[in-house]
Amino acid sequence: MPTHNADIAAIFTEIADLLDLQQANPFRIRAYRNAARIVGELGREVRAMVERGEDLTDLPGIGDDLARKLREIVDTGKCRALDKLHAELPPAITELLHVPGLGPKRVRMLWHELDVQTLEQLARAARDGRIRDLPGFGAKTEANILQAVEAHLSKVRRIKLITAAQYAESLVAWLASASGVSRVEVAGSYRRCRETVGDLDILVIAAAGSSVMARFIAYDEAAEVLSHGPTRASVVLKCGLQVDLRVVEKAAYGAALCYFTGSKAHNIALRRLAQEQGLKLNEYGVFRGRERIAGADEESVYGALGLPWIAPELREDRGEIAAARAGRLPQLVQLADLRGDLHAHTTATDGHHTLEEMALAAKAQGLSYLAITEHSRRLAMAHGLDPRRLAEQCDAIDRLNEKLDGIMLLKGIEVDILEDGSLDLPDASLARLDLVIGAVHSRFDLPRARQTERILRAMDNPCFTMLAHPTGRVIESRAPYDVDMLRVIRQARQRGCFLELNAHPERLDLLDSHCMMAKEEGVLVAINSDAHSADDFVHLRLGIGQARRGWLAAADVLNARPLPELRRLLAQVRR
Ligand code: DGT
Ligand code: CA
Ligand code: CA
Repeated sequence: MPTHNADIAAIFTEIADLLDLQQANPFRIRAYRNAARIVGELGREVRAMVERGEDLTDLPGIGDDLARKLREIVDTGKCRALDKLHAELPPAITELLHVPGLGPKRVRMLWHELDVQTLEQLARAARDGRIRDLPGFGAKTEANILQAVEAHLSKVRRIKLITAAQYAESLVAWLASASGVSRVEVAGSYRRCRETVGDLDILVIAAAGSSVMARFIAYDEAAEVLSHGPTRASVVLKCGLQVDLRVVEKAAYGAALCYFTGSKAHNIALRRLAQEQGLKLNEYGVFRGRERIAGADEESVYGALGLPWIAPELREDRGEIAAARAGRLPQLVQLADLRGDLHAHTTATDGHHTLEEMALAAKAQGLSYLAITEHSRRLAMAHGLDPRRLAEQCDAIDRLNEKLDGIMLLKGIEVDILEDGSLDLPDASLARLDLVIGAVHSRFDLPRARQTERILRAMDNPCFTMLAHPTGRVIESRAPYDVDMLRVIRQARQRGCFLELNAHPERLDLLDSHCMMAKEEGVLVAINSDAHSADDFVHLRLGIGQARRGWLAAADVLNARPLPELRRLLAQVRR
């Protein structure tokens, strides 16, 4: 049973949650949480590292004990430490921790006082008015809990793109090795690079008599077969992700790929366009009367409708068909267009690798410059830099640049934007830097007008270069803060500064719609990894996917510029 990083991360998270409920040593709990995050975001599979006999303690945050557990999970799919905790605590109790407003302390109280062990029991207790009398709860809290748990129970579960990729890639490899298979591709929202996917839609071209269907049903990660016929089947994987498989003939492959890539809105708009031309479009092809005039590849399908091929990331019915008709589709940015990365951390704050290790990793990724942008002092948890330590790092970067070849380090900072819009370091410290990235890391709860003013004021600082992760959201876990993004973008244009598209798998922020806005207003976007380790540069491809969804071309991307031009642009921002 192959174990993916997401499975390992889920096991470690559950251990941490259960230990939390047992009031175990906080350091132990934090070690599991860190390990879960690191493994969950790692750009390569831990399983492959184990198979190659690599030293797992090289991974940040992984010591001997956790390395042993990683090997155990990879080898057996299980972890005895978790089994032991399951024997001591109710099986579904960690679900309660995921209800907003409920921490370990409250969950323990609900469990001990009211015997609440599941979400359903929690909702019932709230409806019956039994929670309000518990110490520290009250009627208002009870109402909030009920609302939160109902929202939680009705929410459709979507999974992050990076996690979906782990499951998709090994399933594709498994299907591709079936007899008679000539092509396997994941369509749907996955191919459109949406930040989360609801399920996977896989398309296969297979010769008659191929074993691909049998192989799909027999996949050892499949937990349940929902339906199963000669050309279509659906299964649910053990991780809970549904997969729909379609086997199609070669002559219809392009039409099927187009149909199952969607989006539904794009499909409907295309079909309408076909009808206007007296044609019929469906998943088998483009037809004039009974004659199929296109279908083998997507180019032929779009071509038959008088359109150039449209990149999957654009297929959301947001003007792409009109743009295609008018010959105005953007030449979308590609990973290879990136010349550098403008946001990274090192061991000086909460990163896991040194300046030199980060520089070499960026170079290995094909980049020619890398900005080091540590946290500022306000972020004490991350060991943020004060003016003295920032100056020391600048000196270290100067020394290292003399010896580095083929990669240039730039001096930067990810400075906290304080509640009043001032920056967390004095201008004198910031003035020495090549770039100053401002970020909101606190008071996410400010009302829209104040949050917007706060950010506009920060951008007004003469040293300010770029706004990091502009909405602050964390995918599927923290809502964006309330901010008037159009005003922020317009201010950026007036001020001549830039916005970041943070490529971290849990952020992907700017959102696609904001990228479109920035492009419209003429504000350049930087696609940054926010790397905290040498492995993190691989995340840039996720940022590229999001940028493409936002219609960005290389010309719209700040770090697609070669270093001399970048330097000129950075210098211009300075007042
Ligand atoms: P997801 O799975 O929620 O992340 O989103 P999708 O876009 O992958 O949606 P899914 O899996 O329900 O269906 C895959 C594609 O199949 C979808 O993007 C377009 C196509 N499709 C599904 N249902 C319909 C429909 O009722 N009409 C049309 N025209 N296309 C559909
Ligand atoms: Ca889907
Ligand atoms: Ca589907």
